[in-house]
Amino acid sequence: MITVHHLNQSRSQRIIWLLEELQLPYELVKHERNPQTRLAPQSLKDIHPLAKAPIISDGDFLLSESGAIVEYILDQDEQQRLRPARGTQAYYRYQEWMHFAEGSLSLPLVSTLVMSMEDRSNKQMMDHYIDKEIELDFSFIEDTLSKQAYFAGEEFSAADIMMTFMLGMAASQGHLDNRPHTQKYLQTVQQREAYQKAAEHG
Ligand SMILES: N[C@@H](CCC(=O)N[C@@H](CS)C(=O)NCC(=O)O)C(=O)O
Repeated sequence: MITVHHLNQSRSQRIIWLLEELQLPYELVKHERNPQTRLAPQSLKDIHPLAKAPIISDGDFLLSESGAIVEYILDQDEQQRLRPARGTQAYYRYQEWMHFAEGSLSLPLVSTLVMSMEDRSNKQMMDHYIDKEIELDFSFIEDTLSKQAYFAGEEFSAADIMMTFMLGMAASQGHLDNRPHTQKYLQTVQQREAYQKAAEHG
C-alpha cells in the first residue's frame, strides 16, 4: 500500500486529493511544519534527504516530486483514469500543464511567499532561502551521482538531458565547486557526441 508523507499546508495535498479521486487505499503520515520557520520537521528529513512534501513510499520504493508521484499513482490505477491516452495530443497538453505547475508557475509564487514571510528585508529572506535550497539540492545531486552513473540509474536517459542544462548554469555560478561527482558527471555527458552536435547546432 502507498504511504503518503503529508506536510500541513503543502503540495502533498495534491497527492491525497488524487488518491481520493481514484478511491485507492493509502496510509497517511502527517508531519507538522515548524511554526516559526514554516520549514519541514526532522521527521520528514528522516524519510528523504530533501525533506520536501510530498514523499511517498510503496514497500521499499521511495519517491519525491509531486509530478513523478502523480504519474506513479496513475500507473497503479487499473482503470487508467485522469490521464489522456499516451501519444494523443491531449496527452501532451496534459504533460504541458503537469510541467508548467512546478517548472514555471511555482518559482514566482514561491518567491513571493518567501519574501512575505518574515520581518526581514526581502533580499535577506530571498538570500537565506536560496542558500538553503542550493545547498540541499546540490548535496542531493552529489550524493545521487556518487552512487550511480546517471540520474535515473546506470543508463543515460532524457532526465540527464533535462538536468544537464541546469547543471551547466550551476557550474557557471560556482555551485559545483565542491561537488566532484557532479563535475565529473557533467564532463562525461558533455562529451557525448550528440551533446557536442547539439552545441554546434544550437
Ligand atoms: N517540486 C517539488 C516541491 C516540493 C516542495 O517544495 N514542498 C514544500 C511544501 S509545498 C516543502 O516541503 N517545504 C518544506 C521545506 O522546504 O522545509 C514537488 O512538486 O514535490
